[in-house]
Amino acid sequence: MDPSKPARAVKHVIEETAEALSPSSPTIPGAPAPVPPPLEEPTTPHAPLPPKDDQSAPELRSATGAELEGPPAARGQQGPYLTTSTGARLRDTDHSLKAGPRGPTLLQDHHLREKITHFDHERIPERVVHARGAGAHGYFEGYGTATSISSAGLFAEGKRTPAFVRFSTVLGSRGSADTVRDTRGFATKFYTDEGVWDLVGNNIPVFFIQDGIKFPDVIHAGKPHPDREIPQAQSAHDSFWDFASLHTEAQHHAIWNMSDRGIPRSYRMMEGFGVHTFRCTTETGETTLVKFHWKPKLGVHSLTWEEAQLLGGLDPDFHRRDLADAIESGAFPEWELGVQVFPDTDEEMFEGIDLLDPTKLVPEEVAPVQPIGRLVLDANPTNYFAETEQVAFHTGHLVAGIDATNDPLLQARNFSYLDTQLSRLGGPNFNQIPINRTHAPVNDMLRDGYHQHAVHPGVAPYQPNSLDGGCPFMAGADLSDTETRAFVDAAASIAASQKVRAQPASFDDHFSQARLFWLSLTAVEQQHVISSYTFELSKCYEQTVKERQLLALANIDPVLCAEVATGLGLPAPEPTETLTDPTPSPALSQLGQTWPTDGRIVGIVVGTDTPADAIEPVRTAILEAGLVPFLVAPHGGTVAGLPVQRTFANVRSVELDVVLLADAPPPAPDAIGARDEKSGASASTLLDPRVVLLLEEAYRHSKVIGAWGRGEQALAAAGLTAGDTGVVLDDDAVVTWTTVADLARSHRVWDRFPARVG
Ligand code: HDE
Repeated sequence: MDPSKPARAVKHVIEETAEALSPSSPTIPGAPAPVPPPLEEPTTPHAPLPPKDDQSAPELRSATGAELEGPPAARGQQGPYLTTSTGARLRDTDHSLKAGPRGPTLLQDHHLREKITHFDHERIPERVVHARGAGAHGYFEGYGTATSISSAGLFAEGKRTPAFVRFSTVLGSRGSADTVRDTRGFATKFYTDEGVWDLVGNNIPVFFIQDGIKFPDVIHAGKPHPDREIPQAQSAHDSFWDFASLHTEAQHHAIWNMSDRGIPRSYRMMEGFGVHTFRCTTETGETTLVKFHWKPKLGVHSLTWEEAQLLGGLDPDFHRRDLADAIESGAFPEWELGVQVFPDTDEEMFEGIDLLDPTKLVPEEVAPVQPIGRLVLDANPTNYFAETEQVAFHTGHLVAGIDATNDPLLQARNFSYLDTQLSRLGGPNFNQIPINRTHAPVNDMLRDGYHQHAVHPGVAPYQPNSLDGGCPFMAGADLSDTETRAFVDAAASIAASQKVRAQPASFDDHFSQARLFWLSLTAVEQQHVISSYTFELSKCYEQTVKERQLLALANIDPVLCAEVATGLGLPAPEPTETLTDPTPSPALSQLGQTWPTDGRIVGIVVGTDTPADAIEPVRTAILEAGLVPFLVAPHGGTVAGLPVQRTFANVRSVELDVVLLADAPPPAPDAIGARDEKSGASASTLLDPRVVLLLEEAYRHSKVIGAWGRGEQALAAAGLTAGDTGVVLDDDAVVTWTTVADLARSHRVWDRFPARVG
């Protein structure tokens, strides 16, 4: 091989291995390598394989924002041979340098020392909150509709701005499960022409506390108890409810957590909220108060609590996998960015709602969300650590046209996000890490520090100076000149005041909006809220904590309080505050519409000898509709020449959105009947017990089930019939699928189990 042409060698390997690809396998995402690996250990040197087609990396930029030329692989590894970190080629990395084959090992072994030392220091501190996350690359496209309220260039019509998003849970450690009941982070980095803008939001529009000074307290209460360090990644414990019942401002956020919003089906199916009110400014200096909203194209959907719990064990990476698989299979997640717009008055109130109180939302029916652009996530990161772990968001990363308000939570965040990166990323130069590099020219006077990547010329990093010719100069105040204009702090007026540790009286209302949320939910959603409060509080040991929280529930709603009290075996207390009578906001409910089903997983149960014509037409129709078909079979390999993605031994209903039955496979050789731990109570000798369990669970979780041909016998063996709600049977497989596909657009068969309350 000619080492000067490594690319040819790569191509050669790809062509060789491509032959081994089954024609249909590219449609099933998740394979680790860009091409299937050969059986034999590859020994012919060639350049590193390229990333997978779905993967991308941060744009090539210098540490100071300049565009760089180079192949996309320039950030990765180079050349065909193993080297040290300084590029010296190596011929053996398996044996340390010893005094004879039996040792001892020599201190002189620079390769051993470098390899072990680097390994010893591979870990960095995980985020103090939001440690568990998943990221993706994409772009934001402005609609032009926000140009009347903000001068920010990214809102211009048709303007495309590169973006990186990191979704997260809040409480769990970096290795914790994805599907726990928790708030989700939704943090977006926009690489705009005028600097980076970070919109660091959540999937819940309000927050636990009204003043940032309480943030360490609420997080200490939510994190595992400091003595035993349990429980992991959940609020179902005494200290969380102790805090929430003592700081009743937390009740509004907590009821969102207890609703289905706390257990999203997917990151792709979550709303996002900037939470705080921000201040937008125009080129002529006019200001407006806004709240930012992300609306998912696929609608807002959730898991059931049982699904979430099962997934915690069966697939703790469920949300991470879902996001990556969807992008890899071409079902690019998409959101619309919208704004609620309020006049910037001295009171900073709207319709009686204090816009600086982050525990309050403004109902969409009162202030409609107006679309201003869309976000598309179209590429997975190439390297988790380099991108998703090292990305550093900061509410203080603002661009001209968007500014902070005096929300006391936001004010503290503006300090915290900069501060936390110093210990997490090891120094003040974290914005020079590739994923954090701006796409705008950097000309700062920050110097030195750990891991400095920029090589600064000049002798006068101060201003004004004459030694560096006066550079850098102050930017212009002409806000209409996009080449020279500066970020201008909006000239918001501040009432003459005294220095006090206090908050406005309007912040004292802690229950009216929790009640608004409760009253806006449908009966089935309210039932879920009751169940989750009952579950969480039943996990508390201390009776007083439960009683105090019941008191808070009494101030939200008597039915909610009574139902939870019954579940806990405690008396329901009387409210201590006057219950308000808010107008429900239908926008707060998840139900009542139909949505696209792109990227949803459809399990097709087949037997060893199911004929191709009982599978292929539906499989093709599913793919054409943008969903992902999984063949679920008694064994791996292929059935009727089609690749099997799940076996009865490794499938579980919770990873499927829809279950289809193309056959009624009898117990496979590896099923141990009633003794099989997955068989469930109604193990059948007619149908594999794992399929029985699959159907029982899918039915219980209100999923659509469809059958054709011999699949009818499977329904019968599992005790289901075509008359059951959301169970579809037809002789024609494609007719079955068409009906199923339509039902799946409602996410679940909601009226399968009528709600008890409501
Ligand atoms: Fe955060 N938050 N936060 N937060 N937050 C962090 O920053 C903090 C708050 C949010 O994917 C930390 O880089 C304070 C509200 C997200 O990297 C830290 C307060 C909202 C993420 C921090 C809040 C958020 C964070 C931890 C109260 C929704 C993950 C590591 C004053 C609007 C970002 C880091 C990512 C992360 C502090 C409240 C969202 C410690 C002090 C409200 C999505 O700086």
